[in-house]
Formats: sequence, structure tokens, C-alpha cells
Amino acid sequence: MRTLEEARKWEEEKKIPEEKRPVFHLTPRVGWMNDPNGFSRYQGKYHLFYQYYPYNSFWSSMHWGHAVSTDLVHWEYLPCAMAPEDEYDQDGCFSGSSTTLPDGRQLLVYTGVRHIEGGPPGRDFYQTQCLAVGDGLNYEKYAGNPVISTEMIPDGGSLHDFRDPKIWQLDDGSYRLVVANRGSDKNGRILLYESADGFSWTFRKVLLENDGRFGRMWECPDFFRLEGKGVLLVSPQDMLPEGVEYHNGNGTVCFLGTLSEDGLDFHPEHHQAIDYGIDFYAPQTVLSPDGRRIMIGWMQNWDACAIRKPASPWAGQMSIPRELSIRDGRLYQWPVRELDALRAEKREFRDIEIEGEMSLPGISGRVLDMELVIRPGDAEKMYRRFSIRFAQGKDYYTSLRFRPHEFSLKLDRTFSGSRRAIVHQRSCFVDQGAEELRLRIILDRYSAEVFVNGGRQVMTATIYTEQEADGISFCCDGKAKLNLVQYNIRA
Ligand code: DQQ
Repeated sequence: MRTLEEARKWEEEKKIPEEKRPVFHLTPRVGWMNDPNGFSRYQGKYHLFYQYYPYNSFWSSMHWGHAVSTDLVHWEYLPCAMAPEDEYDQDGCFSGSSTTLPDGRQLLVYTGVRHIEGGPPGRDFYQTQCLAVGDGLNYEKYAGNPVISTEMIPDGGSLHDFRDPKIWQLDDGSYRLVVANRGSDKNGRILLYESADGFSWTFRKVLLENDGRFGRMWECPDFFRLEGKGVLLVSPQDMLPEGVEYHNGNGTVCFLGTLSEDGLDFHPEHHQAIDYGIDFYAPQTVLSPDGRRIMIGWMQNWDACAIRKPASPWAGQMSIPRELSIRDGRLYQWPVRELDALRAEKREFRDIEIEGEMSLPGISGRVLDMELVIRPGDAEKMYRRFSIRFAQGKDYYTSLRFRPHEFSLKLDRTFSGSRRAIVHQRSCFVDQGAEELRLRIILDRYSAEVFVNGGRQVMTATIYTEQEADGISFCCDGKAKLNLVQYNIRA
């Protein structure tokens, strides 16, 4: 068992050159990162913790890494916040969240994974909910841990799958949290607990149960009100595909529905994927001081981790933080407006006719923000395929292919330089009534995030193509008209 002190010393010594990281996406200080944790505002800054294994670039004994930001696009590393060094969390400080106590201290709530000596292989642990209290830099685990023990799981729920508490404070000063649990039918469900002071908790109700339709176990819930609707975000494991809405394996689901005034009765009316790309999981949200609900996700998928070379000094990235809104009964996402301040060197083209393959002068790069509007170029004869290639070099590219007759948009990183037999393509169906396709593409050295039609859908993928491959080209098998604005991003 390695202590917090050891972790802090280790990360101090291991310096990764800035040019080996993305420019404006957060990566682990060193080693491995997965889920965002404790995404919150504290003492005038955004705090973001993350699932962290500093000693190597693979998932192992989970610590909490820590970073702060004033604008969500520049991050400063703080020392590792927690290590799994206590009896009740010796097998990992798993995901959780954070809030502020009335006395100004920061409260972290997380899942402690407790080892059971001689327990069944692969199941020799219990998961319980634990606390740590701190000043934004140093945290002390609560002497009364765990505060939600396995005895507090209702109706024969699993003692092994009980994790990822998301806490929030009510107007009356009391607290609630939602946490994921595997029910006796093996499916995930979301349990809601209440507390007057953040330390002493009671079970209140099952908020929502998976009827078997959305994978099996659910992970990393988040629950909030947005524009009068209740929103529940969950990340199911073991999903089965449903058209192009949901894909196999670990996915993300957003439920929108009615939420009673007391916030206790949630009735979903709509569900959708949160991200239609390859790499997005376990998102968590924070409320900004100006009232925006901002979501960040782990920009990786468990089944596709092999995309990254095992010898890399860091593995795992966070997505660009995204502002959430509801339109036409759907969740929309848009990059935080703070990113706009990093835009530099504008290049603009209007009404460019794309026929066959072509590139545009000055349009290239791997760290950029690009907005495109694609319209038919020939009223009589609609084109059948329009594609954009980026991160393009002699041998490599990643592409977006739009087939208007099928309303389908495909993100494809097959030729991005990956040597692994993992998923490299994903598609989504775009709005069928629209005359034009609008895309905002954000590239940052090792990733592409594509916001479709004003954020109605988002497709995210990591790409580890050599940085020299910075070409961008367009191809149409008929005629298309293109408006394009490109900015380089300068941090
Ligand atoms: N990752 C954490 C768990 C969570 C899972 C462990 C989701 O708390 O359920 O690193 O990626």
C-alpha cells in the first residue's frame, strides 16, 4: 500500500513536458486518469478531481488526482488529494463528488473499496460511501468512515456494486446524494440518500431502476434540474446496441423527465445517448456562478483503451467542458464559451464550391476550433457523400462522412495510425428536416470533438496520430457549398 505522501513525491518528480500533452484538455499529472470526480466550485475556482493511478499508465489502485481552473480551459495541477491507504478504502478511492460545508471546508464524498480477506475471487471487496474534508489542497478522511455502509443498501442490493456518489446541497442547507447500485435482479439502479449535515446519512428512496433496457450495472450518476426538467445522467456497463443510439459496452445515457417540486419523484419522458462518438464516459456536472450547467466527461472508453501505447507517460483525458441546455425535448451540448477567448488567427471562407477532392489555403492544424455549414451545391442533383478528413498526413487521416440520403454522419479513425483491433467508427443520425449540416470541430493534439447542428449531438474520439499529420481536406461526390471559419487555439 503506497501512501499519499509517496504519491505526492512521485508526481513531483515525474515531469511530463507540456508539448507532449493536449493544449487545453486535462490529462493526469502523471500516469493514468479515468472518471472526473468532485467537479465543483470552491473558493472562487473550479476544482476537478479525477480517478488516478500515478505510478503507471494503466488502471490500478485508485487515488484522486486534483486540478483547479478559473476558466475551465487552463488547468493547474494540485497535489494528489487522496490515496487508498485506509482499511475501508484499501482497494481504491473510487469515484465521487464534492460540496462545501457551512464552515467553509470542502467535503469530498467517494466510494471506498474495502478488501474482504478470503472473499470470492473477483468479488473480494465491498463498496461503501466515505468522506474526506479539506481546505482545497489537503484532505483528511473522516474518522467515522464509511458513512453509508453496506447495511444501508435496501432490498438485497449488491454489496459489491454500490458506488459513485454525487452530492448536492438543497436550499434549506441539507444534502442529498445519488449513488449507483446493482439490484437483486443484477440491473443497475440509482439510490437516493439524505443528510442534514453531510456526515450522517439515511436512505430515502430508489430514484430509478434499470429495467434491463440500458445495459446492466449503472455507474457515475448525476442528477439535477435544468430548465424545469429533471435530468439524470448515468453510464451503463454491458450495453446492447440500439440502432445508432446506443452501442455495445460502456455507454452514456441521459434521461429527461418531470421532477416533483421536492425533487424526489423523477419520471423520465425521454432518453438519449450523451455522446455518439467512441470516447466519452462517466460525465459529471457543475453549476457555474452565472448559472450554467457544465458537464465534463472522461474522454475515453473502457473497451478502447488499447488505442494508447502502454509506454506513454500519461493515459486518459477529460473532454472539453460543455454547457448543457434543453431544446425540442433533447439535451444539447456546446463547448464552454470560455474556449472562445483562446481563438486566434481567424480564417474564413464563404460559399466555396466543393466538388471532388480539395483543400483550402491556410486550413490545417491539430489544435483548432472550426465551424462549418454544408449545403447542397446543385438543386437538381443532390450529392450522396461529403467528407472531411483531418489529422491527415501521407499515411493517416480521421474522417467525418455525411450521407444526406441516409441522414447519417460517421466518425472514422480507422486510418488514424491505430494498430489495434478496436472500434474505430461510430455514426449518428442527424436532424432530418434540416437543409444544411452544421458542424463545430474541436481538435486538440490527441482528440476530436464534433458538435453537430448546434450541439444536438456530439461525437468524441481520441486520436493518437503523429502530430505532423495536420492536413485537412474535403471531398464531395457531387456539388456542395461550404462556409467555413477556422481558428487556431492558443492557450
Ligand atoms: N470507475 C471508477 C468507479 C466507476 C468506474 C473506478 C467508471 O467508481 O464506477 O475507477 O468508470
